[in-house]
Amino acid sequence: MGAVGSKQHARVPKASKLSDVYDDNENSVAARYDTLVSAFKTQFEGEKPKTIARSPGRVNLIGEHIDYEGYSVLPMAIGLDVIVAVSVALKEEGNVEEDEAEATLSIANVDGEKYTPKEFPFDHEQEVDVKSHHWTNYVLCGFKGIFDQLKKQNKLESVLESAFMKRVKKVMVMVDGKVPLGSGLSSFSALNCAVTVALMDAFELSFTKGELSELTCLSERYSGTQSGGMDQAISIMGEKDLAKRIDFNPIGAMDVPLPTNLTFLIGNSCAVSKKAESAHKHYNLRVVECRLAAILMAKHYGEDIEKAKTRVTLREVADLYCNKGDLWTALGAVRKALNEGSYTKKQLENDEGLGDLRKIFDCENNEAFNVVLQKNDTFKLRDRARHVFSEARRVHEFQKICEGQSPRYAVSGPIYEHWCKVIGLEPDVGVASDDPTKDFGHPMYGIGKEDALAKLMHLSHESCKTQYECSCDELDELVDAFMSAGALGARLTGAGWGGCVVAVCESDIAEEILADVKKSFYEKRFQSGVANIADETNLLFKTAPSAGAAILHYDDEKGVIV
Ligand code: NG1
Repeated sequence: MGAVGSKQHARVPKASKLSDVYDDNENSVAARYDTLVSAFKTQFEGEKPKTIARSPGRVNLIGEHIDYEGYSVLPMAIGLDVIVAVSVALKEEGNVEEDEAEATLSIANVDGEKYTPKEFPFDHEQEVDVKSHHWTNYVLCGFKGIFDQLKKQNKLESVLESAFMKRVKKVMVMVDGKVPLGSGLSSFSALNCAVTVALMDAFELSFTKGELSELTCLSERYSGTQSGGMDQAISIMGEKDLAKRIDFNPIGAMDVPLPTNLTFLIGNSCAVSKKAESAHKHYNLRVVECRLAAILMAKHYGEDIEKAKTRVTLREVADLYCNKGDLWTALGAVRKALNEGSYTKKQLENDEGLGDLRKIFDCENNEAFNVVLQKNDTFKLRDRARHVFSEARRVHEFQKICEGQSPRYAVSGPIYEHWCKVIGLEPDVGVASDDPTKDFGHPMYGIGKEDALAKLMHLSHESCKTQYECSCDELDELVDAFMSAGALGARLTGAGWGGCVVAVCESDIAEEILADVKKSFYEKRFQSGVANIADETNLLFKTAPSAGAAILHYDDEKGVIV
């Protein structure tokens, strides 16, 4: 890789002062760490934390549901984060009783009433109980991921045999999270990443940011969703003042400077997206639909059916057959290769010749896919593939415009240019469908870059809503509320089906927009009890690109070193 601005080979920084990481008032941040440490001491009977780490949530500016299809996405880390304190108690040498006792992993939360504590054996091979949906599942994911990474590096045995690991008696973990749950701001990935970084440091191990991004993406799959990798990568590799284009295979993060006259706003739709619980009909179903679309596209290009069945992502197929991955060519191919509407399981298995779908998705070993195939009989392929290819284009266009390219030149590609000539219109960066003529009602030629970025966000939301069907009434209402209040653009962010909206506006009217949206969207929800006014600042706020994961030094006398 080695792209300018890529930081995947670096290590997670050890912050020397809070202002390296936070923009907020340092006293209140320091007080939060003090609370974490005192909760730690109370829970673990006077023990002191050995390591403290933090990792942030994120907001995805554009590029939804395409990371698991191999396409780049464009998120930024936000100021809300998860902080974790860890300590490792070692067995006393020569103490026979302790030697024989089973080592444990003990997990607790500063808000212990809402997030109850749990103890697990110190065993990296234990399974995560995906049916229980307990918050500690994500801590277990992080814990297991570390050992998976060691295995991948052929270091597992030597680490397990080390004097340190052999003497582990109890690993203690205390968590405090500020990323709202189920909001599309990656609360669980922030938890997984913060825990992984803290445990890595406490176990005296050292992985690069790229390794951490990959291992946390894989380990989060133990929680039951087929995670794409964006959330973990930006949580680990985020930086102040920069959005990032995150690439996959191999992982990389490229700096994307955002226009300084724009402000990004986040609003929570107050519809909670229970990602793990609803994965079989939402997130994981989409992963399955995209894979089926990739297989039928490969078949359309004449691939032998057995070979086509090994295709996993739409990108893989587009790169092979669509003019080296040209997204316009891919969009054109979608119309020829895939039927409109839904396919039934029977149609796919018999008429399309795919045979037992359970075999393609290795259902014996993959419970997440097994449940998807058990609980669904229809699969929409054309709409999903259209969304993926058009969204991948929008990411590319968004980045180019941020880098200073005129909206006019951000778009390229032979089919696109052909259509422009045929219908005699200037290039339009905002084409959302696979039929360029349909979207030329709003040419973007001549508009400023702020409007072009906003329009891409708007088109992204439309595509999520109509093609990917991952929006919901509350998200659509909130998008409209931002637009009526004067935002330039707004869209759902994250997986959708609830969660948050990200909007963009001229910085000088940000406060007015927030006040307006509060009135039109939130006040009725405060009155009806759907939202709590005490949470106001976490429901609707301005955000700026923030720092990624960090390790912090805690001094028992002085607190977190500032
Ligand atoms: P959320 O659920 O918003 O954190 C999920 C995935 C991402 C990506 C987005 C959709 C996980 C951990 N995160 O984000 O990888 O696919 O949906 O763009 O599964």
